[in-house]
Amino acid sequence: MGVTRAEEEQLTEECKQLLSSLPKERGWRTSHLYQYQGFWCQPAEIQAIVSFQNHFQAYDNDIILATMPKSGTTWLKALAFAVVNRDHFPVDSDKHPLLTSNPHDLVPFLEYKIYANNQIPDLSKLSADDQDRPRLFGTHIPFPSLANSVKKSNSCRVVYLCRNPFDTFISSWHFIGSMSPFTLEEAFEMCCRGVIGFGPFWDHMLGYWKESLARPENVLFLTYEDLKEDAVFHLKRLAKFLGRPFSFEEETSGLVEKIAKLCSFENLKGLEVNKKGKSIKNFENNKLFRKGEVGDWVNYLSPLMVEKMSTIMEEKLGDSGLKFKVVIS
Ligand code: PAP
Repeated sequence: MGVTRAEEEQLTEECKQLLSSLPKERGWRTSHLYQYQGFWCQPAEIQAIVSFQNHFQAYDNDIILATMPKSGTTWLKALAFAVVNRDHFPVDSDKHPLLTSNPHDLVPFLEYKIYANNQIPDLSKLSADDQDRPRLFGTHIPFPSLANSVKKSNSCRVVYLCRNPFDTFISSWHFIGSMSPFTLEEAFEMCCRGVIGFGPFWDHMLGYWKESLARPENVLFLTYEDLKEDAVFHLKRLAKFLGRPFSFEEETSGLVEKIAKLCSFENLKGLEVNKKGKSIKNFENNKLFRKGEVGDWVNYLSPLMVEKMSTIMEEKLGDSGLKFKVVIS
């Protein structure tokens, strides 16, 4: 049996049946990961994803923030929330929600919050009919597995934040830490085979990358490294894509810089709300803010490991146009 007692207690019979038909591998956190629609997931995630696929109805102005785990989700949620709600919540107000709530509580995950625990919530109550305040959701689900109403919508917007696989792997490794039954080397080997939560990396990125090229009005592809280099420039791109470009007055008043500062690693990490409490099940908020750097992998991965992953990524990304520089800041 691939599912432990604790995991099993939360699963429906239908989900257990589905799991029994799926390929499985030893998991990083749960006893096993299962390959569902081509990507590796924990049992409870699969149950929630199926529920999302069956029940989620996108509204025209919905915004979905998509990432691989540990590639800057918390940051992207903070930035997008601050941008789309800036009329409602002035950025320099000392009552801004980001000062007292973790970004994951302001932008809920579809698979960990909204559809978790076998619930099918009534989402029509979320500010759907308010054109000025669109619904914001987060997800790690790959593009092809999003609910049809999202994929087919010509008006709801998806923002994908991609991070280089080396830093993403190291960040995951630290996040899961002592819960992992694997050594760093073993986990890395699995990752190279694609076996990491919501992996393979390359398929996840390529799904959103291709969609961003085919439907640039609906899917925006950002990278963690670019954001680190010039948050203000990419915040302007983000605001424009979300249909809320910064006005001349906003730009000259320094608003974009203020949003970048409000959402910066240093600012969020220092807030009381992010030092304690749990916004994601089983994880302290402070674990979401480790180093926030580009290139920390250099302290953990051997040159051979880097070469191996680089070769795999090059092969898999092929002539897609998507590339990673092996940068050390
Ligand atoms: P999640 O998938 O569990 O939501 P996610 O937010 O995607 O995690 O990734 C966490 C990483 O983003 C951490 O990287 P690190 O382990 O290399 O340090 C975290 O430090 C980083 N991070 C969190 N907030 C910010 C931010 N505001 N700016 C830059 N990096 C950030």
